[in-house]
Amino acid sequence: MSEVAGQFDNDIDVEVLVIGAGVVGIYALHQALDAGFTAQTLEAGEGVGGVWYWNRYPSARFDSESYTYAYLFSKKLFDEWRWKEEFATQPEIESYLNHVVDRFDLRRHIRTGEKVASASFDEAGQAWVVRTEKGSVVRARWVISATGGLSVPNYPDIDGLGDFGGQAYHTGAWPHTPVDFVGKRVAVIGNGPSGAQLLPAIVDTVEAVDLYQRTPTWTTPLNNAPISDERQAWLSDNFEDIVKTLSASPTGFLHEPAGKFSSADSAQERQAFYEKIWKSPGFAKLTSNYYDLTTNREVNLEFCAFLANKIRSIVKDPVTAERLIPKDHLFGAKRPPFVTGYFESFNKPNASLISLRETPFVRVDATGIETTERHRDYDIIVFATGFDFGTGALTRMGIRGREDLDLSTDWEDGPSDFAGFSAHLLPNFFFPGGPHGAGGGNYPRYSQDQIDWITKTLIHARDHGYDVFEPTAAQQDQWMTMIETLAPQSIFSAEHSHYYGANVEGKVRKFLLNPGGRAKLHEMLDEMTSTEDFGGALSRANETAHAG
Ligand code: NA7
Repeated sequence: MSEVAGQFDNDIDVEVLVIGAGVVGIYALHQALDAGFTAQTLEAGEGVGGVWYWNRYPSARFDSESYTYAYLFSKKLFDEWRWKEEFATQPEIESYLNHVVDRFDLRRHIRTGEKVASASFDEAGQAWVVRTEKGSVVRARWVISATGGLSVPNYPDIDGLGDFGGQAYHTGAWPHTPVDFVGKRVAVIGNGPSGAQLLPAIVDTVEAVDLYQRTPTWTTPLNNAPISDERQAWLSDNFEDIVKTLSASPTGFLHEPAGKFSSADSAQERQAFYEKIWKSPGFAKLTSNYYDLTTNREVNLEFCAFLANKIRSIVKDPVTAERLIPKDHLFGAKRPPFVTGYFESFNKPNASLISLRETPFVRVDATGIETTERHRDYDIIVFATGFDFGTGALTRMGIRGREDLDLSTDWEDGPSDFAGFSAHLLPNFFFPGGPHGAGGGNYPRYSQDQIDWITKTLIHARDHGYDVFEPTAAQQDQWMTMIETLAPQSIFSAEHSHYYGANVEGKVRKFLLNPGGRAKLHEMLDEMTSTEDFGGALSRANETAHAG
């Protein structure tokens, strides 16, 4: 416990309460304990892993390279965990996260099956009072809500959804007992990364599968590969350099940049370059592409034309091929899926594509789905319809801050925050992985930055006798001005994407990423930490209580 925290210490159960035991929450707990704080985690699931606990649908996997997504705080951990593939599957990822929890003796600090129902700031006691649905109550000095940006499943608003008499599953809340697809008639709604991963995994098992597509995606091959002994040795030998690169990279990947603008190549050379890019792993299609891919519309259109021809060359039925080609956004404007065998699935006789743009939903009933074209019977409907991105978990957790701030109503017109993990009137409450947190790269690298900064702030507060961290209104305004000014320049500019909240019925359309990326994040955090009291964000509980 802090020696300088003052009169309120006796009232708390724990100094740091982490909510959520996913990738970010596990790291936050580890760092808090490592820094000598008393710490505890409440986790809604019956196990740890967060998205990698809930998204257990067939073929769920990373599309960031396994070792760049994993933790980097321990070389021993990095060396002793052998990832089987460049892009690991969900069971392997879940095992890894369990291994980390046991390896660092974190499990005794984690209470699973404890979904938080409310979190209120007790101004008199300067503590957070967190209650769970089971009735547990924890008083904590600091709360780190690592509840994830993609953790609340989004369901489409179709008439009669509840009437379906067959089996219905959301990819983000998949059952623990395996779903038997053998010989079943299946509808998959949604063709984002989850739907595009699932389709090839079940197409050979089911009797028939229809994929309901609203917006075509620029899906490209993942180009996965096993990790050989040589590759593993290289990773281990180059750990320090890898950490350096991943920490400095704006996107958090190891991919080699192209090193050139498109104008450096002739038309013929550009086609050869795009072939090379097509064969590159995962996000390298964005990060190793021409520098001006995302800034020069003509270059992007040329790459899109190359991709469209690839789709036409893979998909045998020309009508289906044309339906699968995006017409309304450039490559990268919407988060592209990187998947093995997606387009190839539509060549199987039992797989069909249904374009919701041409034939929208009419209703769901007991036996299946009706579109404006006709009714189709199903045994299973899979909702691969994404999540209430960025704000979903935080606005459902009953968070009440200072001056009776109710986060769910305060954020109705879009979230206001500082640095994507804190907010004015929410003293001592951090939400890494929340809105404006990630810049659109490899998530764990962004959230590692956030947790490292939060942990350093807690240590600094302890060492200098501060009890309260709360960004000032001016600091928050400055951050939000940066978000609003730079949002139009973000490559993820398609306004109908979940990065604008557009996939959730009735949600206000506001940009939910950090368009300034890691560079702006660090610049503004450095500005804050240039004074001992972080420009007024740090204060002492006694002062705050008296002032209040
Ligand atoms: P995404 O990427 O949000 O994709 C959801 C998909 O579901 C997408 O194709 C949506 O179409 C579709 N969708 C959503 N609502 C509807 C309705 N009402 N009707 C029809 N289709 C709908 O979620 P994923 O789970 O695939 O991936 C989430 C993240 O996981 C991803 O960002 C990566 O970080 C990994 P739309 O494009 O909105 O027209």
